[in-house]
Order: sequence, then C-alpha cells, then structure tokens
Amino acid sequence: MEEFYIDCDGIKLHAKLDKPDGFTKGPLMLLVHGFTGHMEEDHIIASKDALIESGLAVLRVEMYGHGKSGGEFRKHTLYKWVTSALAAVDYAKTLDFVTDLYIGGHSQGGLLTMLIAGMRPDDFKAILPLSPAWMIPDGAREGNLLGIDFDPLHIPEYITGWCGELDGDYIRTAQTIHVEEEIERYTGPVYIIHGDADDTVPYYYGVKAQELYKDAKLIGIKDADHCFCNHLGELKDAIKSITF
Ligand code: FER
Repeated sequence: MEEFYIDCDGIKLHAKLDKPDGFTKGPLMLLVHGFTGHMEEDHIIASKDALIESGLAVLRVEMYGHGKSGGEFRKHTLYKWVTSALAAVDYAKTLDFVTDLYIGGHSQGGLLTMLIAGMRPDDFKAILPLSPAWMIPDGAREGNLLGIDFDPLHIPEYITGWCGELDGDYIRTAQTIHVEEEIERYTGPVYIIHGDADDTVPYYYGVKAQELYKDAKLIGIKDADHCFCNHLGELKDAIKSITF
C-alpha cells in the first residue's frame, strides 16, 4: 500500500493505492466514500479487498472536507467533490501501469461516480455506484435532506445534519445538479449494488438508475442496509461476480 496526497488547487486529497500481489500492469478502480465517510469504513475496505481479489489496483481518495483530506466538512459541496474527483481522475490517468480505468463510490460517492461518468464518459471501462444517493439534488430542490425540512426558495445559512453543521451552499449547489442528464451522457457498463433494506437511500433509486442507464445491471443484496452492515461478505461476492 502507498499513502500520499493528491493536490487539488491547493487542497490536499488523502489517497491510498493498493495493488494485487505481483501486479505490474492492469486495471485500476478509483473508489470514493460517502457523505461524512472516509476510506477506512468497513464497506469501503470490503469493496477494496474484493476488487484486489478480482485483480484490480484500487486508488481510494478522500474528497474535500472528509477523512484526512483538506477542507472543512461544513464547507463541502457536490461541486467541491466534483473538483476533487476530477483531480483524482487526472492523477489516475498519469499512472503508466493502468490499462483500464474504473470509478466507483458509496452513496454520495455513488452520486459523484454518476456525475463524473457523465462528464468523462470516454475515460471509464465501467462504473460502480454502491447505494447511490442520486436523489440528493431532488431533495435539495424539494426542501428535504437527511430528514430535515427547509424552504428550498429561502435556503437557511446552515442545516444540522449527521456530522454537525452543513452550509447552505451545499443545498444551493445541489439544487443546480440534474442527475438524469448525466445518466444519459454515460452509455458504458454500470454495475449498481444496493441493499434492499437501505432506509437512507431507498432501494427504489437503485432500480430507477438501472432502468435509466443504457447498459446497467443491479445487484440487489437482500436485507442489507445502507452500509451493508452484517452483509459485507455478500457485498464482496457481488463485486467479485462482476467481469472487469
Ligand atoms: C441525504 C440523503 C443521503 C443527504 C445525504 C445522503 C445531504 C448521503 C448519504 C451518504 O453518502 O451516505 O438527504 O443529504
């Protein structure tokens, strides 16, 4: 494992690169955590391990305001995450051992995966949204995020979410994002993994994304919650069932 930082316009993004034993050249997955998450969460580690067992190198990068990366949680927005992820993709493209590039992420990282794939449709062999929280922009427009109601036309200075305060700019920027347009832009293979007992991002969104993408497969995990708690073995098996 190599640990390092990727520069993103002066913000340091914390990264770890793992490779399968004896790996000299091959595919690489850029793997991103979710909202309030980080790269050492059990479901991120389980995903990384499954990918390594499938023969991929894995680059985990923590986005703006998360984990050991720069920036404040309170100040993070989906725009800043897009900027972080584009810097991580640019970095991955400089690695000369990489044959095919993949991107995957959990929840808000799954939404990010869908946005980046729409922006850079030629860069990825396939994408891997895990429990993708792609209803966040609709929630921001409708006035509900994280179970908290607000007036979408008069956005508050901040809301208090799962991890302290979150600036109103998170909502302002999220309101401008239209995920269906990004879904339409990416026509490559999509592998969605989603627990059918997820009450943070209902399984319905996995089903709907699968229907909207041109070439998507949904691997449902029975009784699994948002973070695949007590179902990490099935999460790994689901990832290992994919032909990369
Ligand atoms: C929300 C639902 C889900 C939300 C964020 C999430 C900020 C993200 C969850 C995750 O990344 O695990 O309403 O609002």
